[in-house]
Amino acid sequence: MGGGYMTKNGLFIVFEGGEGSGKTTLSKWLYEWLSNQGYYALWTKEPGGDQAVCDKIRKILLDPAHKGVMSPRAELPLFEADRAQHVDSVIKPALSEGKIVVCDRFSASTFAYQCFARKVCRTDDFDGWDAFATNRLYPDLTFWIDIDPELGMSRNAQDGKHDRFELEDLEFHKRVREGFEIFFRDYPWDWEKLDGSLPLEVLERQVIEKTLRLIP
Ligand code: Z5A
Repeated sequence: MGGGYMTKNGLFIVFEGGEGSGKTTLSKWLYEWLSNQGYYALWTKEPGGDQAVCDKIRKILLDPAHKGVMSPRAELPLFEADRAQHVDSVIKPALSEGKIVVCDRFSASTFAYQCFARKVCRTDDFDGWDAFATNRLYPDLTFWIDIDPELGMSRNAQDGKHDRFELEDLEFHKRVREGFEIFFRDYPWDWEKLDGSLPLEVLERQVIEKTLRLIP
């Protein structure tokens, strides 16, 4: 590969937040900005980060027909299986090539949605499952895009399509927000909280500024 920049050991940057917070928009924007600057970067997401296995797990997890049918306890192992596959087949190989991996959702989502909002697992269950799935791979930086769930839900209501999580009510999404607060308070990961209600151009500048501090 010629013509671009690799980092020495790769960089792992994650975007987290509630529904409609703007994670996908901002993470894709960062990936494109890095690529335009000449960095070898990769954009990926959870659930559904590879075609062979994760895509299939994603379909099971998000299928609206599974609302009220899928056992809440089945969700946690499925999200963690998706993560284990994603780490092994996509994230780790890209990092070992020196790429900057930009990922839409990772472990904090499981804590916020499954442990905290669904209340299906205790923190020590999450710790065990997640450490197994990630093989203790931690992000170098996580952007936590915080948003009032009413605003986030109103942004996503506009396309008329709803996956199983988007069918949950406002109370659920408020618990998710609280779950993120507790995760970032209690886990010693490097993170930056951004206000998802700000205009995109402002958020883009904040993301670039923080990201550039990490790039040698
Ligand atoms: N989930 C889980 O339960 N446990 C886990 O461990 C993991 C996931 C990994 C995946 O859904 C679902 O799985 C997710 C949590 C659960 N469900 N929920 N809710 P997904 O992958 O299909 O989607 P998502 O990750 O939830 O993303 P999203 O809700 O679709 O939206 P978003 O990525 O946060 O936002 P966006 O698509 O970038 O923006 C939404 C709209 O707002 C769009 O029209 C933008 O142009 C607009 N937007 C974005 N930012 C702004 C600003 N700043 N101003 C104005 N307008 C904006």
